[in-house]
Amino acid sequence: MKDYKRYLITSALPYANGAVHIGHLAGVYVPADIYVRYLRMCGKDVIFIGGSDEHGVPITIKAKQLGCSPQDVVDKYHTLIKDSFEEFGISFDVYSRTSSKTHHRIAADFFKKLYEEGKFIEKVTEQYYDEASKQFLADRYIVGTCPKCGAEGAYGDQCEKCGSTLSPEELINPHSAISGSTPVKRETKHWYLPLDQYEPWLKEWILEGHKEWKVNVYGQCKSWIDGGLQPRAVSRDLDWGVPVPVEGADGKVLYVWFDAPIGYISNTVELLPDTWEQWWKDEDTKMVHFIGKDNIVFHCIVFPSMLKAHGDYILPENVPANEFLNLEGDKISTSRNWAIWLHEYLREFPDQQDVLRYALCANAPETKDNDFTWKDFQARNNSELVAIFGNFVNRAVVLTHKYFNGVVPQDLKPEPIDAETLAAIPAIKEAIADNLEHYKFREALRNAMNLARLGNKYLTDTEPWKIAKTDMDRVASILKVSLRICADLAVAFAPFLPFSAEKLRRIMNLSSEALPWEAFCDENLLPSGHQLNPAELLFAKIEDSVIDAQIAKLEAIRQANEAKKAAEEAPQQKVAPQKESCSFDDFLKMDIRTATVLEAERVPKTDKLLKLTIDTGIDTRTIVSGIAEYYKPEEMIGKQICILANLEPRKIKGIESKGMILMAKEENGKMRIVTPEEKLGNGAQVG
Ligand code: B3M
Ligand code: ZN
Repeated sequence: MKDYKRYLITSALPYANGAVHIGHLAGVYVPADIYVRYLRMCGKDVIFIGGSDEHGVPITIKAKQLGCSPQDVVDKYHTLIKDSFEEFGISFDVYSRTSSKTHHRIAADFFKKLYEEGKFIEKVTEQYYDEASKQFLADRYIVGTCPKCGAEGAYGDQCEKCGSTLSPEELINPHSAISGSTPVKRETKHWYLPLDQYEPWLKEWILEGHKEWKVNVYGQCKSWIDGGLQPRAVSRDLDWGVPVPVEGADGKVLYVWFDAPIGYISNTVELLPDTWEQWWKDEDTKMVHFIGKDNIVFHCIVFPSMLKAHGDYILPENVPANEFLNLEGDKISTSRNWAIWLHEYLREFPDQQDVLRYALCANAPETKDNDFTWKDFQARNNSELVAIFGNFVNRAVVLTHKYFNGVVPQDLKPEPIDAETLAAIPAIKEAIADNLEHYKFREALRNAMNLARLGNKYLTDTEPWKIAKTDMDRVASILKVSLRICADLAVAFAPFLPFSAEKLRRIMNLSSEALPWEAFCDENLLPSGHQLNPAELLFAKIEDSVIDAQIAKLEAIRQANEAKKAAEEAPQQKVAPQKESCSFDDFLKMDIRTATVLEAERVPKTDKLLKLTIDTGIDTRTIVSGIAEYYKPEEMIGKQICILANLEPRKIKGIESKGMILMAKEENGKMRIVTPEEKLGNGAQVG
């Protein structure tokens, strides 16, 4: 690969309105971290930029839901996200946030420069305005009936019931989600980046100049460009974000997708206040954005056009976006809680970060959407990490302790199989490096595991334990070769499994820091006479019960979602309006109790009345009740019911009725008795 002076690696800034899950890790952060760790091992000058995206409408919506301020929301999730990444070993050089002062300044300056140089167009358009809450409404804040499927509660940008993309104008009976009032159209001015003007340049830069980009990325760019680009608004009427730094723009902020990518610049400024410009303005920097496929247009078309318009900055050299990871056959969804949350995994699988890193990388959605299953996770751990990698290392180290007191032996009696085995390693090293340099992380990981396979097979083929009594010289040679492979594994796996590689270096008594990539295949790394530390297991088997518990947890979520969906889809029944409020004392006056029906008969010459003899626990009495349309007399006998015991006695059809049976009645007329969930004694007070 072309040698650059510096490597500026960014990974998408997650919205700080929720926790991060395995989809984030697999799609963006694990590959970015592997790449960065590899570059560092190669001795490159590299910085890895991360941070939280703390602006945008979803954050204001979350704040409303929780009844707190947007700042409270982002404070909470920024910390949660940052901690999760740290624990997974995502080795950012900086993890900052777009609500920081530095970012507000840098983003405002960026806008101002483009504004002053006339790079924007200004447009006045009509947008929905909520007169009750005195604000313009983002599409998400307008709800109404879906024109496509008739569902209530569709949003101004999308109906979640049928999945249609909508515009607020299409909604039937639109109303504000904030005040409930019907919004009116009002004129508002915004600034637009005229992407159409950048089309010829984008064609040249991407379609001609970056044919090497991943097929999914190139394809998406091509279809956007071929479809014709339109000017895009870069401001919004909202009170959360970076204020538009132009006079008279009160109540307007930069659109979140305008300010968020500038966050990469701001976070570099925070990391390197004195030298950041070298990283952003010198053609000798290679910039790579790691993102998910839903962010492609912003990173390949919008942000580069912004950078081009600005003029001072370099452009990304590559944007190796990934597809999506599904979970047990379904799309990961925050609103449906269909995810494996990183903070929960860390709690439930302590010290097993590398297992998830391995499973996610081995199954990374690099070229198409992929599915995470707990069974696959278990198999990756038990039959690859434990049975191949861990098993090989453990056998080699334990045998060295057994026969040579843990000292790396001399190569005393080599045979052809030793040379053949060692000769296979440089090709593996090359393959890993080549795949990593081309963002093929799955394949690179497979190559690394092949090295462990090679070692495992070598030990199985040579069986040193069988010749220990007869040919110690040969045992020495076999272990020498095996330990060399162990040391190579400590280098090979360091980008992928940083925790296990560190453990392996400790077992091998090597540096506590990651070794340089050059140490791979270096025969001097582990000289004869080098003392090993005691053996430790690198990985532990994961039992079926652990996996079954995780599957059951997901099943419970699936069932809860189905129940919720069924409830939403149930025909809406009309309900009577709430009555006037009554005092607590009024309520206490009512003596409601459990009772049991002893006898029941129709009241002659009526359709609706039953005469019931009731055991109230206090006495046996008669109640006349209008339930004959709903219950036959024989159905009532033996039923436990609730009664209002102290209702003034009344004569109904000449019969004295003492009390009233409590019934639940739907507006459409259907009635059912109210009964305790479990049979109680008669006379138990209800209240
Ligand atoms: N926050 C979207 C996302 O989390 C957005 C990425 C910004 S990257 C500059 O998918
Ligand atoms: Zn719909």
